[in-house]
Amino acid sequence: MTQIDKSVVDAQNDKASAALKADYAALGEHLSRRGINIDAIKAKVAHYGVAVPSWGVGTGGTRFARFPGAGEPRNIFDKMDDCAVIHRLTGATPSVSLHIPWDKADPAALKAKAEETGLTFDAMNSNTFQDQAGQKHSYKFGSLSHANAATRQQAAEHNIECIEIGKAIGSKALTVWIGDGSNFPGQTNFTKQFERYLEAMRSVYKALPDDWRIFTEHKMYEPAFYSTVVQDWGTNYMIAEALGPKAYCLVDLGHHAPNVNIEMIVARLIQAKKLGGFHFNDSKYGDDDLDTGSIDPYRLFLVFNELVDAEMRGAAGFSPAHMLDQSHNVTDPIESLMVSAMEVQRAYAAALLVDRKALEGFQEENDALMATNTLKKAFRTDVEPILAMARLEKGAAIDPVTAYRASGYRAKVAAERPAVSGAGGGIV
Ligand SMILES: [Mn+2]
Repeated sequence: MTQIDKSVVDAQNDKASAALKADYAALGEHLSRRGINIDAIKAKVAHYGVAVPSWGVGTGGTRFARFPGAGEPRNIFDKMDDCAVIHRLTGATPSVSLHIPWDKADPAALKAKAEETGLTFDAMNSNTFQDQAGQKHSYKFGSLSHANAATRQQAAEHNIECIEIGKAIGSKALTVWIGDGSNFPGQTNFTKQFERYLEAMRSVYKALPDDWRIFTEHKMYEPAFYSTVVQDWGTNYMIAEALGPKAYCLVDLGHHAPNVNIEMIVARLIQAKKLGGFHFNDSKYGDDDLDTGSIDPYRLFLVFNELVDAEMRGAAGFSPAHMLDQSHNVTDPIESLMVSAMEVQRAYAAALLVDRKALEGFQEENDALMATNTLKKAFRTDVEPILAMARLEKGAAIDPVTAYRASGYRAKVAAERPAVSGAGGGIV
């Protein structure tokens, strides 16, 4: 395991700590004039964590090509080393989400690696959107909703296997995303296909331990381009209702049409007590899995505004899981994931600054301008000193990307991990 040397982090922090302390004090004074205690915000931010997907530390790609970087992780143990670096420097990503079968390994070895790296395991992710070597029935025409009962059963059994692996390593949730759908009008019967999906999911749900949750993830299109079985939050909500109290909806920000009001979907799912969690990323035209907050940080803030609103009023059954899910095609994945984890924290911190009492008053008075200005005032506040101070106090890095580059981690692992072929597509 190649760790980040403490002396590298300390040297970087020493250079930046005087300026940070001054900025933190100035922001604290500013916030106190607004009736906000900066230390209370910092404590909440320090407590906040977002999970990293194991597949995120590999270089992503498109169906056209994949251009691998140096020192790509070869297996789940390398991936966990990379995830540990992200958490070491940001203090914001304490858990990793595994994908089966990509990360299949001896559970005892996985637990030992978690112990060594100080990470825990977030939700398990199943994979019935590709065929694996030696697989009896192909998923070319679907998995849990396939017309053939044996294919559906194989897909359900795979999900149950993910639960079994998860039980052995301390996970408490299963996320199910399927690529099932169709490419031509008339190719499938929408109703029958969805009924078959629900029937298969009921058998998976039966295998779920009492203290587990199952998350279903909707996606508008791709890999199916005409219709998708779980295409939007309405269908997703129908699934969660049909399955039972352990079933929740997962919202991947990139899985919606452009301009869709995602924050409102979040509010609706909270109200229905069915918001299971998030996959954070950003997009411009479609689900291109750009880095979280890189395109529309205001939308991310508005999502967190709904989450903080629910948190503040103690909404019943509110306990969403947070994870990053994005594809890094042109950056070092470790750097992108660190920046993205901080963007999520930033949105949370800014949402905590919203003057909710004032906002409610403006809403009651139909003062649209002042209501929206109340949100903007929080969004425009630069909360970076709060985030950076939380990191410094945890022993993480004031500036994670600078510390990471100074550590030479990528060059070190590149020497240990042989280069991989860049041939073929590489959607992850
Ligand atoms: Mn996702």
